[in-house]
Amino acid sequence: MSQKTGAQIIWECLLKEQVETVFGYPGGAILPAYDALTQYRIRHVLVRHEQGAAHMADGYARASGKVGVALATSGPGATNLVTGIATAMMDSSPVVCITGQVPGPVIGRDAFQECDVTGITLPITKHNYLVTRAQHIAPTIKEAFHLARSGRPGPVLVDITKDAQQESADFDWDDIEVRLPGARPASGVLPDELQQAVELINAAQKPLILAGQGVIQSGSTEGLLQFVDKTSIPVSCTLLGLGGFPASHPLNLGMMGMHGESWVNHAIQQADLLLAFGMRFDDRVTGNPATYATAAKKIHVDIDRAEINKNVQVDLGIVGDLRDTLLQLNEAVDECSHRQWNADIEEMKGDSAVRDIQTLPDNGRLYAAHVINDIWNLTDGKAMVVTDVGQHQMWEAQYYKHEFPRQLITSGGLGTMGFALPAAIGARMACPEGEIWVVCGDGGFQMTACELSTCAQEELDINVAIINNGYLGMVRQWQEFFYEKRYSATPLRNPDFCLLAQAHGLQTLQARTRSQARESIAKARRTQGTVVVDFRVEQEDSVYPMVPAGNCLHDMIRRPLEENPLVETAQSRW
Ligand SMILES: Cc1ncc(C[n+]2csc(CCOP(=O)(O)OP(=O)(O)O)c2C)c(N)n1
Repeated sequence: MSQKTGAQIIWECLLKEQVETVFGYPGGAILPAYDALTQYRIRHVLVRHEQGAAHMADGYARASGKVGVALATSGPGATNLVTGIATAMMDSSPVVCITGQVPGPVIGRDAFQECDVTGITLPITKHNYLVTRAQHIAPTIKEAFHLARSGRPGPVLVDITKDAQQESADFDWDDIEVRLPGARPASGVLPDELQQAVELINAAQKPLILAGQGVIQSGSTEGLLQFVDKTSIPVSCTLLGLGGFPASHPLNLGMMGMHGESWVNHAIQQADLLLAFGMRFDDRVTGNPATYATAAKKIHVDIDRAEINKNVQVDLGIVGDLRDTLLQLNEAVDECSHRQWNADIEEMKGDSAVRDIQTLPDNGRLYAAHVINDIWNLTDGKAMVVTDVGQHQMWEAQYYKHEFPRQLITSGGLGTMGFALPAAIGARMACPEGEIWVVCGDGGFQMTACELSTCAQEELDINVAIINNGYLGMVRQWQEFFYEKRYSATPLRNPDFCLLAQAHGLQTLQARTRSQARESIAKARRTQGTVVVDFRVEQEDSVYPMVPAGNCLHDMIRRPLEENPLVETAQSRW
C-alpha cells in the first residue's frame, strides 16, 4: 500500500484501467491533476473546446470498443462537455469524464467557476459521482469504468473537488471490489424463451432481421452471419448498425427508416416476423409506430430490459447479451431458404435502381452522393468514415458500403452537428493504422472547426471531406418539402475553408466537378497529415427516399422521375 495525492491517484487509476490516451483542457479546479500528469506516461490530447474532448473520447470508444476518457475543469469546462456526454448517452458509448470541482468547503457558496455538474448531467449520464475525499477517488473511478463498459455501455462522470486532488490517501487498486449487481449483463436466454423464438422463426414466411448497434457492441457479427447463412433471412441495418453485417453479403438489404432504402421499408411493412437485434425502434426507424409492421410478429433481443416494449410492443422480448443469444439460436433453428420472400424483395429493388442518382446520366455537375460513392470506390471500401449530421450523413449511409464493424462512426441518437471532426481525432488515436475520412457538412464543420488546430498539433493523418452546399442542407430540404421553400436561416455564407485550414498549417484541395473530385480524393489519400477537401456540390439536391416524420414507413417521397431528374431536383449557385 502506498500514499499518493488524490491527483496522482486519478492517473494511477487510469493506468490500471489501461488508458493510454485522454482528451482534455486544463483549468483551476483540475490543475492538481494536470500537474501530476507530468509524472505519468499517458498521452494527453489538448483540445480547443471541451465539447471536442467529449466527442474525441466518444470517437475513441466507438472506434476501439474501449472506454474513452475526457477531462475538464469545473464550471464552464464541465458544461462544455454536456453536448458530448448527451451524444454518448444516446448512442450507448462507453465514456468516462473526469471534471474538477471547487474545493469541498466552498461548494454551494457560488465559488468561482462552481457549477453543479452532477446535477446538470444526471439525465444524460449512465451514472455520475461527486468525490470530495482523496480516499474515495480510486473506488469511484474503478466503479465508473465498470459501469461505463458493462451491460448497455454509456457515459459516466466523476466530479472531483480540488482539495480531494490535493490531499493524500492510500492507494491499493487490487483491494477495491466493485459491488454493483445491477450493472452485470443479463444472463443467457431462458429455455422457454428460446423455444418460443425458434417456433416463431421456423414458422415465418417473410422474416426480416433488423440489426442495430448492439450487433457491433456485443461482437455478434460472426454469429449473425452464421444465423443468416442457416436461415436465409435478409438483414436490414439501422444507421448505427451499418457495418455490423457486411454490405457485400447478398442478403444485406441496406439501411431502414426515414432515409432507408425503399425496398427495405416496404419489406418491413410486409414482413410476418421481425427479429430486432440490439436496436431500439426509434422514431427515425419506425415512422408512425401505430402503422409500423402491423403484419409482423416481433422478437426483440436487447441487453437493456427498459428497451423491451418501450417504443414498439413485441411478441417476445429477450433480455441479454446478443452474442450468447445468437449462439443458442444458431443451434436451435431449422435451416431454411426463404426463396420466394427474397425474390419478392429483389423485385422491389428494380424500381429503386431507376431512381438511383448513380444510374442517372452525368450532367456535368458535382453531387454529394457521387462524391461519397467515389470516396468508397477509391478507398476500396476500406476506410473508417466519421460523419457529421445532415444530408451528407444520410448520403454516406446510402453510398458508402460498410463492410466491417466500427467502420462508420456517426451521431445517431442525438444527431449532434460538430461531432465528426473531434470524433475522428478520437478514432485516429484509437486506430493509428488505416485510413480515416471525415464526411461533414459546411454547417456542422464550423461548429468544431477549431479542432483543426488539434489535428495540426498532434500531426494527425485524417482526410476531411467538407460536403459544401452553401446551406444547412437537411433543414433546407425540410423547408423545401414542408415549408414551401421558405429558406429561413438556412443559407450559409461560409469562410474559404481552404484558407481556414491553411491558416492551421494544413493541406487543402478543392473540387467543383466529378473529375476534380476523384483527383482530390486520390491526392488526399497520397498525402500525409490532415488534408481538408472542399467539395462544392449541388446546392439544392435532396436525400431520397424520405419518410416524412410521423408518416407510415411505406409512405416515402421518392426522387421524381421527370425527364432529367437531377436538373429538376437540384440547382446550383456556384
Ligand atoms: C448542434 C445541432 N444544431 C442543430 C441541428 C439541426 N440540424 C440537423 S441537420 C442540420 C443541417 C446540417 O447542415 P450541414 O452541416 O451543412 O450539412 P448538410 O445537411 O448540408 O449535409 C441542422 C441545422 C443539429 N442536428 N445539431
